[in-house]
Amino acid sequence: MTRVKSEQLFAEALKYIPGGVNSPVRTFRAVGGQPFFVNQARKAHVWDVDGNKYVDYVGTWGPAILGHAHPKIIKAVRQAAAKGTSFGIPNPLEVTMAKLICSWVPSVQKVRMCNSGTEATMSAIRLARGFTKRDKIVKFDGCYHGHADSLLVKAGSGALTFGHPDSAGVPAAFTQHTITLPYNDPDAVRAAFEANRGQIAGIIVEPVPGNAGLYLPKPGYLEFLSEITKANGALLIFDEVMTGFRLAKGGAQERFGIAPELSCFGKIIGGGLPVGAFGGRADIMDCLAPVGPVYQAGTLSGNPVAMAAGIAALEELGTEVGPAGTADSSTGGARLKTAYDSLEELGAALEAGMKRAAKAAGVPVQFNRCGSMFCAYFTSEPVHNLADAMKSDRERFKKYFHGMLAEGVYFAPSQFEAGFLSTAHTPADIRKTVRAAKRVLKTL
Ligand code: KE4
Repeated sequence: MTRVKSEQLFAEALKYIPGGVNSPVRTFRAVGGQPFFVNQARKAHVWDVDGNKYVDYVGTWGPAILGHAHPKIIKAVRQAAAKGTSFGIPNPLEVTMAKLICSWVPSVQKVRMCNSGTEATMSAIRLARGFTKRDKIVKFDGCYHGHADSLLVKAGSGALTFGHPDSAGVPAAFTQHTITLPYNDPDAVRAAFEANRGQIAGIIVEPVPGNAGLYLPKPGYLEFLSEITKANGALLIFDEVMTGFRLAKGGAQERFGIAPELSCFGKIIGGGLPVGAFGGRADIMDCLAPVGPVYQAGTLSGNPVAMAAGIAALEELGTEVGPAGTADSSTGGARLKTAYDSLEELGAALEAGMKRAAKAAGVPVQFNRCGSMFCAYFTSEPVHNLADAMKSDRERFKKYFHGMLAEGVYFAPSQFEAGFLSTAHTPADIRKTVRAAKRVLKTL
C-alpha cells in the first residue's frame, strides 16, 4: 500500500496549513506517520488519492451515519444548490428542520440553527448563564464540547490527544467560572453544588462521552445529574453533537430516558455539511435575541443547502425498512426494522468479533460500545472515565492503528476518539475487520 500522492500533498499542505490539517484530529501525530488524503468516499468506504480503499470507521467523526455520498442526500444538495446556496433570509427548509428536531427530540420545544457543534455549545452556555443569571458552568474531564474558550478546560478529543487539554491562549479569566469534575462521580457533583451554592448556571455533559474514546454513564448517573440540577436551580445541558440522532431517533436522551433543559446538536443534522443546533424549553430559548437579551447569530445559520442535506439524512434515518423479523408481542406482527435496529446489529457483531479476536490473540482489550459508537482500549481494566482511559497502552494502540490501516481498515488516529458505524456498513465489512484484527492483534 503506497501513499506517494498523499505524501506529496501533505508536504504541500504543510507549507500553507498549520500541521498540514484544518483540524488537529485529522493528523497522525498521535499514532505516527502522515494522514492520507481522500479522493472519494462512498457508502462505508473511502479511497485515498493513491487509490487505496479503506473501510471507514471515522465516518467524518459522526455525520456519515448513512454512509458517504448517500444518493438521497446528494440529490437534495443538488436541488437546493440550484436554487441558491445562501440567502440570509428565512427559507422554508429552516422550518422543516426545526419541526423535525422538535418532533424527534421531545425535550426540544424550540431550536436555533448554527454552523458547528462549537457554536451550539458556546451559545447554549451563554443562554444558560443569561437565563439563570449565574456564571459558573460544570463540565467533565475528557469531555469535549468544541473549542470555545470557556470549554477548553480538561477537554477531550484533539485537546487531550495532543496534550493541551487546557489550551494556550485562553486567559484564566475566561475559564474561572468553569468547574471540571470527574465523570461518573456523583459525590464530586454534590460537593461542587455545595461549594458553589446559587452560582452554577448549568452542567454541560456528553451523555455518552465520545471524546476520550468511548465510555458509558453508570446506571442512574444521568438521572442523578438531572435531579441535582433541578434541585439547585441549574440547567442540564446535553451535548448531543455526537450522540444526537445516532444513539436513537431522539439521541442519548431517548435511549436513557432523560429530558435535559437544553440540548446541543451537530454532525448528523448537516448530512455532512456544516451545521450545529441548540434547543430546549421554550421559556429558556425565548431568552435568545431577537426575543430576549441573550445574543446569538450566524450569517449561514439555517443555510438552505445544509438544511436540505440534513433533512434528507433525518428523513432517511426515520424511514422504516423491511421487517425486522421480530414479532411484536402485542400483535404478533413483525415490527418494521429501523435504521437504528441495523446499527445495533452491526455494532453487536463488531463488538463480538473484536472481543473474540482480542481473546484469541491474548491481548487485553476493553471494547466499549453504545449502539453504533465504540472504542477499543488497550487495557485489562474497565474504562468508566478519563482516568481509566488514560491507562490504555498507547504504544499498542499505535501499532494496532497502523496494522489495521495496512489491512484497509481506517479507525480514528487516536486512542481518545470514538469509532462510528453507518447503515452502509455490511456484515462483510465487519467480517473483514474482524479477520484483520485477528491478524494484527497477534503481532502486538
Ligand atoms: P464541531 O465544532 O467540531 O462541529 O463540534 C464540536 C463538538 C462538540 N461536542 C461534541 C460532543 C463533539 O464530539 C464535537 C466535535 N467532535 C470532534 C471529534 N471528536 C470533531 C472532530 C474535529 O475536531 O475535527
